[in-house]
Amino acid sequence: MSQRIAILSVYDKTGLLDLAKGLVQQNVRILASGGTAKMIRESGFPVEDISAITKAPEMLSGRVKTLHPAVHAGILARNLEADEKDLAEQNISKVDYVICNLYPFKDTIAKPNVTIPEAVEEIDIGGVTLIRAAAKNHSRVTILSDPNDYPEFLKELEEGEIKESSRHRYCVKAFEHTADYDAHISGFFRARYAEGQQHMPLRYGANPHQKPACAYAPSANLPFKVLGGSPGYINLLDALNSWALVKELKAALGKPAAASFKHVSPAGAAIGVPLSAEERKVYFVDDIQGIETSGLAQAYARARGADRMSSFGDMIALSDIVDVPTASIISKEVSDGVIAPGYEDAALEILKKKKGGKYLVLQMDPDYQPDPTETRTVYGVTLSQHRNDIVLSPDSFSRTVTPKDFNLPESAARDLTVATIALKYTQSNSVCYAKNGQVVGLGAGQQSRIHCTRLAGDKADILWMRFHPRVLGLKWKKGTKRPEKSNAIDLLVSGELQPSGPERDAFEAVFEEVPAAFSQEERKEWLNKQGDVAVSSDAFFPFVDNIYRAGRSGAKYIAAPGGSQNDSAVYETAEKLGIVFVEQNIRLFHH
Ligand code: 93A
Repeated sequence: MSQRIAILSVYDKTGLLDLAKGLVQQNVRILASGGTAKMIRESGFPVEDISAITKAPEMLSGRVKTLHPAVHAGILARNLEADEKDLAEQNISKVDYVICNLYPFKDTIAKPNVTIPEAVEEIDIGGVTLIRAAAKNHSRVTILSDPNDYPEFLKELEEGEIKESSRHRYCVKAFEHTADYDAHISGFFRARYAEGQQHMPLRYGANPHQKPACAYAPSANLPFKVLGGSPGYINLLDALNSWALVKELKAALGKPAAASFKHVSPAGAAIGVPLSAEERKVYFVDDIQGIETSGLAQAYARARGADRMSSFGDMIALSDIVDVPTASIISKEVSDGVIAPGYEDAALEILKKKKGGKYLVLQMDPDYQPDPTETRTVYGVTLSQHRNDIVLSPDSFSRTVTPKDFNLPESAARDLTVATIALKYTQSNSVCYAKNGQVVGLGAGQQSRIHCTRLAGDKADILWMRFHPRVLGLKWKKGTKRPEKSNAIDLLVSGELQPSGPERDAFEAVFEEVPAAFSQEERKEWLNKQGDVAVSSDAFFPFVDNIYRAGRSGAKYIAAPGGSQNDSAVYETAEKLGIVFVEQNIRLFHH
C-alpha cells in the first residue's frame, strides 16, 4: 500500500502539533500550506509544502495556496479505474485526509467599523474548496474541520482506519461549517449592498435591549417597501401575519378585507359589509365621508371597531389599494402602522401626516408567494415546517353534524370563514366569534380552551353591550378624546365600574351627563338578545362547557375539528341548545 497522504491547512492551529505527531507516528505523509507547514516544521516534525505536489508557489499574498488540480484531483478521485487512470497520467497521488479550518470571517466582521476590503481578505476560498471537496468524497476521504475531533481521529487511525460512521459525522460537520461560513459572507454583503431591497435594519428586536435586529430575504427582495416610518420587529411580525390574513379573507369571500393586529394576533378582522347607522356610531365612524361606497373602509371600520381596547396602537392590514375614506378612519385612531398593496395619492398624504411623519406605511407586493418552508430558531435550535398554506373558504363548512346535512345560510358560511381564517393567524389556543362578516370576539393565546371561549365570549358581550341604547346615547364632555371614550365605554359595559372611588370619579369626569351603571339584570336582559353568532375553534372542544358558554353569547353556528373523546357529548349539547355544529376538520394551531 502506498503511503497515505494528509493535507493540512488550518487558520486555527489549536491541537495542530499533537495531530502532526500522531500522523507522523502512523507514517502518514503531511503536506501543508505556508503557515501550517512552518509551525509543524519548527516543532521538528517532517512536513512538505503543498508546492511539493503542485510545483507552484503560493501566490497573490496567499490568495492562492492550495487551489490546484494536484490537490483537488487527489482529494476528489474515487476508487474507479477511470479516476486512477486520470491521476496516473498527471502523476497525482490520492489524498486520504484533509484537515482544514477557515479564515475568521465571522470574528472580523464582528469588529466595529470593519471595512469591505478588510472583510474581503478574510473570505476563504481555497479552504472552503478543500473542505467541500473532501466532504463530497467522504466515502474515501476523511475531512476534519474542527480541532475538537483530532483526538478521536488519531485514536481510530492508530487502531487501523477511520470508521465510516466517523467520516459521515465529519462530512456533516464540514458542510455545516462551510454553509455557516457562506451565510455570514452573504449576510455581510446583503447588509452592505442590498439594504432596503433584501435587508432591512430594525431599531431593535422584541425589546429595546435586543440589538442588533434586522429583517432579510435570503433569495429575493423583501416583498414590501417602506413608504413612511421605520418598522420595528413586532411591527413586521404583525404586518406579515395580518397581510396573509386579509389576502386569504379576500380570496375566500371576494370582498375587501381588513385586519387590526396587536402582538401577533388579530384584535379584529372583517370584510367590507355595509354598516348600519348604529354600527357607524359604535365604531366611531359616523363622520367618515364616503364610507357608504368604500368596502375597504367598511372592512377596516369593523376590524378596528369591534375591540377598540385591543386595537389601540394597532398594525393594520388592508387587502386593497387604500382610499381616502379608509385613510381618514386611520388618521383618527391611535395606530402604529399599515400594510396594503398600494395607496391612492391623497390617502398616502393623509397617512404620512400621522405621528409627526413617523407613521409606518408599508406597501406589500400583492403577488408575493412565500416559500413553502418556514424556519425559525428558538434557543439556538432551528425548527422547520411546511407553511400552513391550507385554503379555507365557505365550502370548508359544508359538513354539519347537528342537524345532519343542514344547509348553512350564506351569511353563516361567510362568518365561519371570517372566524376560521382569523384563527389561522391567531396565537393558539384560540376561539373566535363572528357576525356580519367580522370578528366580534377573539380569545387568543390561552392554554385552556374554555378560557379562550370565555374570553372571546366576554369580548362579544362587551361589543353587544356597546349597542345598548344607553351607550349609544352617551353625552360626552367636549374635548373628550377617542381613547378616553373607548376606555370609559369599556368600564361601563364590562361590569367593572366601581360604585365609588377615584377611578369612578375619573370615569364620571368625561361625561356631560353621567350614565347609570348597568345592573346585573339589565346586562342579562340585553345580552340575551344576541343571536346568529358564528363560532370557530382552532382545535377540538375537549368539554361541553365551551358549547354552553358560546350559547350564552348568541352562538347559532359552531365549527371545530373533531377528535375529542367528548365529541359526541359536544354535538349533543349543541343539538340541545339548537346550535348548528359544523365539522371543520383542519386543526389550526398558530405560533
Ligand atoms: O486565500 S485562500 O482562500 N487561498 C487558498 O488557496 C487557500 N488554501 C487554504 N486561503 C486558503 N487556505 C486557508 O489558509 C485555509 O482555509 C486556512 O484557514 C489557511 C491556512 O493558512 P496557513 O497554512 O498559511 O496558516
